[in-house]
Amino acid sequence: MSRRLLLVNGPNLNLLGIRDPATYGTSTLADVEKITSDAAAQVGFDLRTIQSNHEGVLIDAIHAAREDCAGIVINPGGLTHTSVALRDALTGVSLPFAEVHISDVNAREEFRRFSYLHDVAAVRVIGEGVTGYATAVARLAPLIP
Ligand code: CA2
Repeated sequence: MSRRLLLVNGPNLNLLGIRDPATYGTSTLADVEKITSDAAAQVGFDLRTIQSNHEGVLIDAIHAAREDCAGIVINPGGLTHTSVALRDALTGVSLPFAEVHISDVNAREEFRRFSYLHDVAAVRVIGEGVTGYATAVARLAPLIP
């Protein structure tokens, strides 16, 4: 069994640390990838990362993870609330995955309360800021044989 995780960040998360610090904080995407990579290393995993603003690119990366990853940590961005296709990709590869949201989606607009992943994610971490990515790794790793 591979000791690698895939970190997926969806649309607009490349803007982390550049726009809207009141909602998402001041850490950048590079900081998020380092936090997640360090957390993965602590539990014996290495990390592949992808961020894309294109749904199909994310789906292709999830499909590829079937070959050599043991689990997925994903912040799907706005696709959380819209994408059956992303849900189908994640369930299709049969890898355990953690859904992460930096902000507290339950305390914002009504449309952010629904997630297409809510009932299929092995782990959900919501509203812990960017340290939520480390929490997600720590909670996901014990679920991987
Ligand atoms: O809280 C989260 O992590 C979200 O997944 C972020 C998504 C949002 O659509 C979800 O409802 C909650 C948005 C990602 C966009 O990130 C930005 C970061 C900085 C500036 C602008 C957008």
